[in-house]
Amino acid sequence: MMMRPRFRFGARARLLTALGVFALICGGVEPPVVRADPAQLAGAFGSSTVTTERLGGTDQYAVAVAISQRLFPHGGAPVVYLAGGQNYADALAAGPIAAREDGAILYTAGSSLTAAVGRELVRLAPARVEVMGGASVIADNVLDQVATILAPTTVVERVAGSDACGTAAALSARSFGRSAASTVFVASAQSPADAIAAGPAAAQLGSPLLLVNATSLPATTAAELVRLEPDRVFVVGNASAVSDEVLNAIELIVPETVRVSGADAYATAGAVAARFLPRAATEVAAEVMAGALGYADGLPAVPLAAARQAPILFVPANDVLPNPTRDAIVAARPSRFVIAGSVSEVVRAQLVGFSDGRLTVPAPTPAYPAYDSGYHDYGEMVTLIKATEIAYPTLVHVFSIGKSYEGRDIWAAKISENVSIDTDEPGVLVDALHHADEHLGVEQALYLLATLTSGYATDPTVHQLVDSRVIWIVFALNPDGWAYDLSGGQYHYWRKNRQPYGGYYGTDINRNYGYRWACCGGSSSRPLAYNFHGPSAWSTPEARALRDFVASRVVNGVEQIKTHVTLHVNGELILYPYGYTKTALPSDMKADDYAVFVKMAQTMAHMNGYTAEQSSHLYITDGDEIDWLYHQYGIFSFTFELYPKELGSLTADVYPPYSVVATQTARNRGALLYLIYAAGCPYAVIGKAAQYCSGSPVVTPSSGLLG
Ligand code: 3K0
Ligand code: ZN
Repeated sequence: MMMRPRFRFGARARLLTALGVFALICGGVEPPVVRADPAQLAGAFGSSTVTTERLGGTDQYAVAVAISQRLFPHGGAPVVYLAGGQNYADALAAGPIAAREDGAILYTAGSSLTAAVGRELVRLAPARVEVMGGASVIADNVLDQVATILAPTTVVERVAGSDACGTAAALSARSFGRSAASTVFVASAQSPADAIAAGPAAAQLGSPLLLVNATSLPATTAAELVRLEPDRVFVVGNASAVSDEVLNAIELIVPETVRVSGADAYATAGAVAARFLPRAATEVAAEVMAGALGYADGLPAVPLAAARQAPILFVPANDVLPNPTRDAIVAARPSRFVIAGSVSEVVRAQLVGFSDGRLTVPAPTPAYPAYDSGYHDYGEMVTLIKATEIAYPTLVHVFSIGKSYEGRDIWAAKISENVSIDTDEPGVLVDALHHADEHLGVEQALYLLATLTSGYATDPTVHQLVDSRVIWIVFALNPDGWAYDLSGGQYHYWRKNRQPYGGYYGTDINRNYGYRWACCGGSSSRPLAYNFHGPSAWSTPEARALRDFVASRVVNGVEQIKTHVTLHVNGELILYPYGYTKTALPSDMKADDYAVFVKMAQTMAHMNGYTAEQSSHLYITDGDEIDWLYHQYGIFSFTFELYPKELGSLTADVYPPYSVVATQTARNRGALLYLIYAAGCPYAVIGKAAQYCSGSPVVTPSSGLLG
């Protein structure tokens, strides 16, 4: 049965509206949502105060079904609003109306009803199905299919205007009598996130949501505003979402027109939350991905959020919460999150951590220029590694190995199974950012942390290595130089730390280590020089922090760290000691060690396509880290010079664009896992495990690990 739009006000709809207002005034009234399975809500990531509940699915269709099942665990929805899964602008206005009518929102493909959605409709057995939009959005045969699978008494009808704005106006006209709404919300049909964020606020105030275009007020919307005669209008969205001209045009109809907005969709959602739902105990977080459809998971969440009097905030597809979302959470400190769609574990940990106080807003640090904003700055890095610790508490422990010259923490993570227990498992050290402008190294270190944690449950090789090794990652040894390099919103090609000496700033930390310091022309005694070695070995607090950390891993006279890589940029090289001399096998290196270095470097180079060579082959370096680590402790220590190969352009060489980061960090996965594997007995790689490692736990390599 298919009918034209009808204008009906059922007694049930009026009653629910009244109940909604009652709940708002009285506060504390349990919203009409059943309790979740306690197992789902059990303290997320060990939080005693904050829980998360995920209503996920592989796509927006499945997410909508999951939300519907959460809202109506026993079926029996009075009404279902059906939105086009590929084009849901026509359904945006249905959010607050579905909430008002205690209904659900489901998605359908435009041309036919999928089996899963059909099953959910049958389970809900609604008295009414409202199909949002014209036949170009949802074809007539979908209405026929819906009518076929539901009871004959079901009203299946279409609500449609000539476009999304017209559909919103038609829905408003159907749902609200003349002057029935004192407040109206307006958002842009082209900014679905704003319209979705407006949904719970509109539901809270019993308001319709109308749509406009970014730069024009459609006649249908204007006419509906005239008909409704509201006291005030809230325009949700910034001036690029709804232009000032459109706002002014609305103001001519409704003088009290107020914009609620932020710099972007995240901030607008935060502004809506702060203004209309500031004391919510629950927040609904919906994922935002690139492209408008990424917001789709939020629309079916509107009735759920409204039932909890909760705002909807957006989270990104990447791994760090946008500042406006973070700030909205810190302001509200909700005790419960409902997550619509898929959200990574580290993002979920940030939702929880910022709410229960285990994460705090980092002090402002210089940020990357907008074109490279995907790179993690110092504050984002700290948030991410601490969130990873919250997400994987048995695998990750985050700590500082000391302070930089200017007093910043030099953050590190220990990764091992049962991380709180100090075992004698072979150790591996990975560090990054000796040189302040070699940003890709930090991303590589973060990539390794993500690989070892997110892969632990799913990847047998990662699982085996984390179970049998202790991996230490120092993410940024030179935070002061890093901050300086990013200062003022542009890159400064700054390499050294920021310790003043002789009237100039900065020592090259990778020339400040204590073996053969300043011996051989591989550094400069001039404080102005890019490779100034400092006034004495260990004059930099950063090199001392690294030194003292490595010394702290000596147990019963034996250094536990067996292999090491320091991450630099650039050249696509794998370098091994010594740097101070061109001699391949000087008297301070054992022949077997040399063989191990060569074999390991060549194996890793085979895996990542880099070139393996002795450090001094690039140029002589003295007082560098790998020479000291090998000489002092016999650690098989390497320098990775990351992407790209030498191009001869300083910008392209040192500052590869963010677009290459995912590929160029993933490229080193195998080599880094091999380095971790080899720590079990480095001499095994030259077939001398029996001679050097008898009694040591030589872990069998996983298939594929040896390249
Ligand atoms: O081990 C090494 O040879 C280090 C090479 C490193 C350096 O400290 O000079 N190259 S970089 O400065 O271009 N990253
Ligand atoms: Zn470097």
